[in-house]
Amino acid sequence: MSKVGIIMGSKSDLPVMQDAIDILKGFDIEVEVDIVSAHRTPEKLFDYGKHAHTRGFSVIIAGAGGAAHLPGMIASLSPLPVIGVPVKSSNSIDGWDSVLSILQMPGGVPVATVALNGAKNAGILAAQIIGSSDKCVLDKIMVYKEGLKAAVIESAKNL
Ligand code: RP5
Repeated sequence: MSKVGIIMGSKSDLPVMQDAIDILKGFDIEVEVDIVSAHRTPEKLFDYGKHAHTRGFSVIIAGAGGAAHLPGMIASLSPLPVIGVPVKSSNSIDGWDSVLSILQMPGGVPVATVALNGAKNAGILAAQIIGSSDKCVLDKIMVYKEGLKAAVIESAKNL
């Protein structure tokens, strides 16, 4: 079964990253959560990036704030798709610092970057990547999307 690795630079990122954990669990996709700091635990980052594909992960979601080097460095080390979540953290100027640190990767080393604090979409995107080769997950995403549509139609009835 596919598994998503969810890592973040600090435990202080967890309130944001929890949205990715929750949505993936809602799709019955296994997640493994860890703290991996690019600047404070560089050896752990290297080990994680080099070995994630041998540990059953299909996708990695990496979130960090400020000078957010974690997603890009993981992408440099791993053959797996990496989704980056810019986090507005205590050391952020306004969040753009984290967005641009994760978004502006050099050619050849992509990080699929979601919106600031957009961990929920990171989880959905990870599920969609898995769903492209897993019909059971694909079906759950289709049901989820139907739910989004139904909620909008319902909301328009009570204006
Ligand atoms: C980043 O610095 C982390 O990803 C976090 O967003 C930010 C602040 O970390 P703490 O000082 O709260 O541990 O590396």
